[in-house]
Amino acid sequence: MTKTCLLLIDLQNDFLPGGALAVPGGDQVIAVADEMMRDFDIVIASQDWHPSNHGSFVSQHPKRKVGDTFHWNGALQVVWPDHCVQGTYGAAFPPELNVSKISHLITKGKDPNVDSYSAFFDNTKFRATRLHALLQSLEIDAIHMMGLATDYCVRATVLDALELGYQVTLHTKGCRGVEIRLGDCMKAIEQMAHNGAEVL
Ligand code: VGL
Ligand code: ZN
Repeated sequence: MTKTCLLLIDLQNDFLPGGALAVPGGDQVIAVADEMMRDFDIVIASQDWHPSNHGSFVSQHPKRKVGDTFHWNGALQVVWPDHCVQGTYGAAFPPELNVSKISHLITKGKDPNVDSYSAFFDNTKFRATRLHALLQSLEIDAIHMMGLATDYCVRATVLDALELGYQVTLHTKGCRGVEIRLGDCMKAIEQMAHNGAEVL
């Protein structure tokens, strides 16, 4: 018997229209999450949870602008607007999200010196969050996923989950992307499907 959970990725005010790192249409997925949560006993939510001096923030780069890339920890890093600062309104769940259905929280991106798109590992794969251990302790082998943003945190979390051996179902109706370059979301979805995710 497979045991499943719903994993909600980064449904936070800063990723909704009006937020610091607004994802186009991000507000439209909150109702999708509320509806999907009814079908799951276990709902896990990740939160991007940065210190105010996080190294991905444009405020830390006087000579760079949002969307620039730079080499950081051996990988290409995008300069983001300051977003999802721990304890702020921008980092909180939107008021429309039925948080009473969320059974477990995973925060990520807390180390100022490395970014963490995936809810499993930081971008260097040096440190893990509690997520894999949590899923193992709950004996979960299949993850249904949705959230923000398709081309960053959703993509990274899906790829890590597949690599860790989980069965992954991606609900695209509950996903929206940043789409810095046109086609980024489609490319991300193709890659997730190619690596073994079931894409709905
Ligand atoms: C995200 C960029 C920076 C995301 C988080 O949740 O997709 N994207 N931090
Ligand atoms: Zn972030």
